[in-house]
Amino acid sequence: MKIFFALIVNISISAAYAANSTGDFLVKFSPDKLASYRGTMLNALPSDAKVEDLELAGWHRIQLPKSKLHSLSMHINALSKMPGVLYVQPNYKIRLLEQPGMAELRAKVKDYTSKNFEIADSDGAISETPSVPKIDNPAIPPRNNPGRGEDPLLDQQWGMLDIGASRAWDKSPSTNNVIVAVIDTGVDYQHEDLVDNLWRNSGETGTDSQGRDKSTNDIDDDGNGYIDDVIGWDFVANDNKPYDLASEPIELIMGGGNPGHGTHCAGNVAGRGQNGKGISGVAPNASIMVLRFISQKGEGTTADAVKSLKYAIQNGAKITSNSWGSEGDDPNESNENRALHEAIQECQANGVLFIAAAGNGHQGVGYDNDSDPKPGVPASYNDDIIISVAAIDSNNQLGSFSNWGKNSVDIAAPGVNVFSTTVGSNYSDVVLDLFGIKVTWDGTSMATPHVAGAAALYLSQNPGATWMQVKEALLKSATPLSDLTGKLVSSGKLNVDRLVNTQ
Ligand SMILES: [Ca+2]
Ligand SMILES: [Ca+2]
Ligand SMILES: [Ca+2]
Ligand SMILES: [Ca+2]
Repeated sequence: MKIFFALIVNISISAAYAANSTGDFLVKFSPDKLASYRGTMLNALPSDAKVEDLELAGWHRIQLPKSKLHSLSMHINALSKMPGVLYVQPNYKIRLLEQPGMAELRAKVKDYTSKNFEIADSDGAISETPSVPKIDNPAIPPRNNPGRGEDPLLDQQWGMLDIGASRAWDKSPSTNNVIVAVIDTGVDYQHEDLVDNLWRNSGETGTDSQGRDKSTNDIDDDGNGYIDDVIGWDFVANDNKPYDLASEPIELIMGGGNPGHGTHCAGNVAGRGQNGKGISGVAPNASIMVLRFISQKGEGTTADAVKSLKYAIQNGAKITSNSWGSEGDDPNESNENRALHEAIQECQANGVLFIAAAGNGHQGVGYDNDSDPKPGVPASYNDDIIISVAAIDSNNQLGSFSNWGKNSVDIAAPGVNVFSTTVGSNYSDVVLDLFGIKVTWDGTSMATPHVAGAAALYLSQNPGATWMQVKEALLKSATPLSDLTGKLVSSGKLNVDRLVNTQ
């Protein structure tokens, strides 16, 4: 880390603040100077500023109260000049990758509602909307003694069949020892096909010294900083129930969100296999750690992404599945999101794989989705721990929306018309079917969980493998496709049959 760089960057940062002053920013201290300068920093800020240590290489989140926004640039400048401060940046927003077709649907709904008072008044306008529970934070059920039997909807998962999952499971059924953190909008943790594969924090289960259930005793029994975090954490609402979707899907879509995104992703990582219900994930018995940092508006903050990654590292996840990022529409993007990048470097230092969606285009008129010249962040950061994933359809063609990159995107996986778990113990490949526009579950967001599940399957079979060996095995076993030649590092699509049967 070069100290002089902070000064150069801060000049352009000031412009970013001028455009969008929220008073929410991140400061990095030199870790070895943190103890001696933290007090000085606090003195330089208004007493009612909120300061939170992100416990990542000296990074702190600072939130100024609204009443002090007029003096924001003064505080930024003062902090920048302090000897212990290496870097100051906005607490950049991070977005869910936009679903192809969603913008068109929004426009149509907007047009309709401008002419009608309520969507519900329309005759036949809504042909299919998923039913969802209207309460947030329902109770977290215990594991449910899964039954046995074929998964009746497996034949609807074209992607699972395409990657050779059945042949892989014959050789190597996954174990629950491998934990995959699904870092997203949360998960319907009551879903019948997910509940038995949720990670259970052993430090927050069982009974405490007074005979109370540790998962509900309002005590941080394992001292990890989170109270009753039995399946993960909700960094948006700051509670122990990272529940996905508790409002009308249409409302959520109009607010920028995506109904049940995290639940859909979790199913293809580790929907419970051979339990006589629903579908199967690529790793049919792996453990899903649920980390929610993206709100119902489809966005989260860098600070909460950092905290999610730290949580995954500190609580035993070996793989993180990340279907989010920047789409190049943020004017601040030319300034690197250094805090996020350092959190990913922390993943690498701890051997925790970062599987990332390559992105769904939207990078500008005439742009051909090549991530090499115009990187999608964080998937294209140059860290080996990242596996960047493109989307293919059932005809071995790259999804028309999918980013690719000979040097920056690693592998393709099923990402068009993807069938999986949805909120309310449902299953679908359709997000919404409204006004004649059918939005299906398409996207590099949907491709990514397949690769995260494959990494878990491989680690079950090879528990001693390093992250680099897992990555090499994934890329080496990919099936080369003519449509992907010269477009991806591996030039191929995920093949879990070969992954577990030829190692
Ligand atoms: Ca805890
Ligand atoms: Ca507890
Ligand atoms: Ca919650
Ligand atoms: Ca199942």
